[in-house]
Amino acid sequence: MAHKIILDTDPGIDDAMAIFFAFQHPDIEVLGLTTVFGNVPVDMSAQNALALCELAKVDIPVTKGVARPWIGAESTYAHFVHGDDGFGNINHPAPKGKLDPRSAAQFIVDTVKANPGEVTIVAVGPLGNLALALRLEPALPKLVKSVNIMGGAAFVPGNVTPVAEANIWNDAHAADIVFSADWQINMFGLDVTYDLPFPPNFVDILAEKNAVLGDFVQRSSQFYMSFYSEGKDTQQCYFHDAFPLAYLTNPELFQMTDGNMRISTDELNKGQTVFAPFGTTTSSLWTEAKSAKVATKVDHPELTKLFIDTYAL
Ligand SMILES: [Ca+2]
Repeated sequence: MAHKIILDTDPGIDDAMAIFFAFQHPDIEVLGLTTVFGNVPVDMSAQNALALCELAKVDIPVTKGVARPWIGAESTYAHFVHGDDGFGNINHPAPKGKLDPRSAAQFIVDTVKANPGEVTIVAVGPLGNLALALRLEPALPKLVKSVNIMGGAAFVPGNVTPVAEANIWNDAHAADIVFSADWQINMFGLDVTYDLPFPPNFVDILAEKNAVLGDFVQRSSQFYMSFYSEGKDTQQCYFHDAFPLAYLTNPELFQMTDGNMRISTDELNKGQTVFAPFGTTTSSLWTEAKSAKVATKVDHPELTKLFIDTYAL
């Protein structure tokens, strides 16, 4: 049976690559896209998500979610990574369709209640929509199958500050709420997503295998690759957001470490995912914290093959 998912996203170039992977994979059923501020403002994020659905000819609800962090000022965005349009400045046409009128959080609650125990929430942006859904429906954790998150950095440096990864840093208080809820969290952070770049010709192969979706990823990724390749000898590319989706269909590619997780919300360490593998601390600040599974190793060649094979379907 296909994995039913809600994909919470802020497209975003690696988001686009991940969304198309989910659409292409026969064992993943995307029930809807929920959008959040992050790489770009939420209005752009929502319109971009609609545009990706239209390009892929996938007719599912797309909802708009939270526009700013749980606490504090409006975020700064990552246009320097994803371009002014979130798609690497490729002038992709605006979508024709309409958003589902519900908020992202309400859509998550409604959809999970309609499919109790069956839905995995795959979150590849800041976590405000999930935090808000938990406030709307406190029983949500009992009804969700699991939550697969792209975010955090357990044993490696951050990418926004020395300790924080962008998605968690962007809404640390929301992340704290989400990681403190009583559900199964599988975290795919920089430990695996930033471990190895994809080969420079990876996006060319995607385009060769899939003339519409692969082509879009290839064109939109040029700006993104320039960002990641600055000061490097070869083109570098990372597709962070597809990792938690690959875990759904191919968990054997990942080594997961079990432990207790806390999210820092203080100014200096904002967004740090402070992880204690089981048995490594006696501090009740961690032993009494909620547990999470953290991806600490991935079979990169097999993962690369999985993405290429799935785009080729
Ligand atoms: Ca993202």
